[in-house]
Amino acid sequence: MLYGRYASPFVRRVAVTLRFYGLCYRHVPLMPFGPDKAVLAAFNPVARVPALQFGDEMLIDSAAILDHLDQLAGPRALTPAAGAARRRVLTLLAVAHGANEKLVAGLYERHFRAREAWHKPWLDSCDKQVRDGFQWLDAQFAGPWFLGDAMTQADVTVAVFWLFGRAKRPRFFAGLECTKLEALAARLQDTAEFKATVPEPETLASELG
Ligand SMILES: N[C@@H](CCC(=O)N[C@@H](CS)C(=O)NCC(=O)O)C(=O)O
Repeated sequence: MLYGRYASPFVRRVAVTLRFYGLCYRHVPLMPFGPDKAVLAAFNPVARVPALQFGDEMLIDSAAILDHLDQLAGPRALTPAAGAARRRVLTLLAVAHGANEKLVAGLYERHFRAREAWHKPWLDSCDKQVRDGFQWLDAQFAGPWFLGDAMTQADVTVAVFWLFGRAKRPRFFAGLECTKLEALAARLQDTAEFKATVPEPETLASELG
């Protein structure tokens, strides 16, 4: 059972990976806000999504969940098992994850506070981390995939995060001019795995520029 809406990019990267591995799951589209928060808190002390339940176990945090799914997938795992390729993918993922967390932090600040109360230096600092992170990733991409000939979790996660950012802040993301990430995301968006996990209609302020 996968808890969390596909509108969360952290949930979506887990869902896409489950599908790439051919693993069936039941989707429970809980929101980490409003009345669902208490439901999440019953099994996740920090009441966040994603969470993956199997048997009587509950795994939280997308990286921990992907680590488990990779073990199930064995040689088909999207994260290389060892060596330089693994370190490279983990580095790409760390930058993507960091940039996406700062994007989400900026979205929360803009959504939950009245505009007059926005803390501009914090927003500017988040935006710089988002810009620098994605532009660094774009510069790393030689194609056809991040690591060359084989698709890895770096491609999946960056594409999910890029599509999320582009939908949330279209003008800001257009201004990043990350043409290689845009092409990668467009390519993956056409796969069955991405098409089956289209984000639900948004509840947070959606057009933030
Ligand atoms: N590092 C976590 C981040 C998860 C995360 O930020 N989830 C958001 C939804 S996009 C959430 O649950 N937000 C509510 C909250 O933080 O209270 C992961 O990779 O799973």
